[in-house]
Amino acid sequence: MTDQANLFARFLAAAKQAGDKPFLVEGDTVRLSYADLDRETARRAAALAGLGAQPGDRIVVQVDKSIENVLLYLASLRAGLVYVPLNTAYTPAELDYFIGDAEPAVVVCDPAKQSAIADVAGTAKLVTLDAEGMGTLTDAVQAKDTTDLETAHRATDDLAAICYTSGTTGRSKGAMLSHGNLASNAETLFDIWHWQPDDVLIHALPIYHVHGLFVALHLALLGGSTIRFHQGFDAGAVLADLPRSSVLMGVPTFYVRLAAHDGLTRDAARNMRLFISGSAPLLESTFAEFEAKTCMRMLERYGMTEAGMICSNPYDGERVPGTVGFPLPGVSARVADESGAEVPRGEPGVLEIKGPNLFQGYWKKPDKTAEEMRADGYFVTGDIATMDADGRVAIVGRAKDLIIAGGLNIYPKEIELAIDAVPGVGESAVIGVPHPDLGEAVVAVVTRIDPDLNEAAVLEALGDLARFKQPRRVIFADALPRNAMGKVQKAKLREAHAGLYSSS
Ligand code: MCA
Ligand code: AMP
Repeated sequence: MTDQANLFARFLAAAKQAGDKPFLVEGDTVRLSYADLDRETARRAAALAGLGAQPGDRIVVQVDKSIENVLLYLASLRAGLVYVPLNTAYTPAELDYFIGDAEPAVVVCDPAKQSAIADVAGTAKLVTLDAEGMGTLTDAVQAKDTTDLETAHRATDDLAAICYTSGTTGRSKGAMLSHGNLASNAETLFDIWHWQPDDVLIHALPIYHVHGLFVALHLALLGGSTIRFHQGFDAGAVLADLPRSSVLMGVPTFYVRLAAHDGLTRDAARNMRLFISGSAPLLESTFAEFEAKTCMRMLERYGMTEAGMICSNPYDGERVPGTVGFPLPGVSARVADESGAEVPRGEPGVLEIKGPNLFQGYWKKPDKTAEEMRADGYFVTGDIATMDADGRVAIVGRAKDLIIAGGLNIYPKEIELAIDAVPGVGESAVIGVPHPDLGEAVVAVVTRIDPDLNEAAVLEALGDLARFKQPRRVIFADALPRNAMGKVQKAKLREAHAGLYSSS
């Protein structure tokens, strides 16, 4: 077994080194120690095999964040399964698509959703897991007492996960991430962020996206480090954990809320080594406010589902607000024009990247993969960036029509299609407007055929969309502004409604 590339094998080796050190801690309670990791993941991997899942099979998971959920992810890796995490906000109608596309052997859902999901689970084995870690999956695990189970053998390019990411035109696409992709990214970050085995990470992100599932969990696991585990983000609870922690990873909304809290002081952050922000643009004002209160400069990094982390401000060098720092070691990045030719330094263009972190393509969609790849292997991110003479990157806009609210991506096209189907609607344009808490808020500008149609009726008709995607406001207009080509001018709409949530 010399070429074992299963990421879990690395975690297991680190766990053996860590001995009986706490792995997952909630409040004052150690919920799992590194000494337990081998046995507990072995039992769950054996239970998954007992459900008929074979290496290479997909396992679709839509459950609340819990210790059991972490173990389920690790057991899936151990068993050689391809882990497919789904946002808990997705509705059964949305799940229907994901399950149909992923063709999983096993689906794990909350018991409360079991009957709705049974209708769309197809031939997959459906098991349940609740927020307390109970359900039919746990029953199956309790029947297993395997202490000795070999980690499934995986090659570097074998898939570890498929993470769905929405598209600007069609349905969501599953980004295929291999064991090699995930391992290389984790090892690079471990290195450049000077990860220490005695780091204590506050984990308050969801574990259905790259940030919380891979970046946060993997670094702690590689280091055999302790995680202070939070089921969700609550500023007071995170502040209470700060004095006994050293690293926090969060989306900008975390930092906006922390900065607004009286409890954020230099003293509260005295043991913190690193505040990392990513997934959405961090406002320079948030960076400054945080520095004024803690005397610490946050570290902003940039990434995407298809490539994990791509750029990071330096650990030792200057952390410049409004920039995302430099491409990670091993990652090549260029700022290019529409033809893929590099633009002069300092000028904006689309960021293109290549490296060992870059995904294996979109699941069952080679044409979509090809659309976003250059002939020389660079991936077109759809983010507009500048790169200065030293290679420092700033994300200055988006070529893709995308809204990011509280670190969650929302593709306007999907919402527009749903609104256009509402009786009485003429047409719609969905935009993101500045929001002090979420960064951007979803707003729909709608023309109506039925003059009696009102905001509440439109919103009520959008129940099949996850709540976070639903517009916070519906604004009626006589017509949508269009350019000479007939394309809706969203920039004009964004400008017109920019003040909707600003206090000034
Ligand atoms: C919750 N709501 C939202 C969002 N979250 N609406 C818009 N955008 C959101 N992000 C809605 C709920 O449906 C609810 O609506 C109301 O807001 C309050 O819900 P609640 O659960 O109380 O909200 P919260 O707990 O305060 O959550 C906000 C949050 C959370 C902490 C910002 O969304 C979060 O943890 N976001 C992180 C997402 C993330 O991990 N992104 C990384 C993606 P109502 O009351 O009307 O029912 S990975 C990525 O982007 C790349 C790879 C990268 O670079 O990292
Ligand atoms: P996702 O599809 O969830 O992986 O989201 C990836 C997108 O989030 C990127 O393409 C960027 O548009 C955005 N993003 C991530 N990190 C940053 C950042 N630090 N600054 C600006 N945008 C970011």
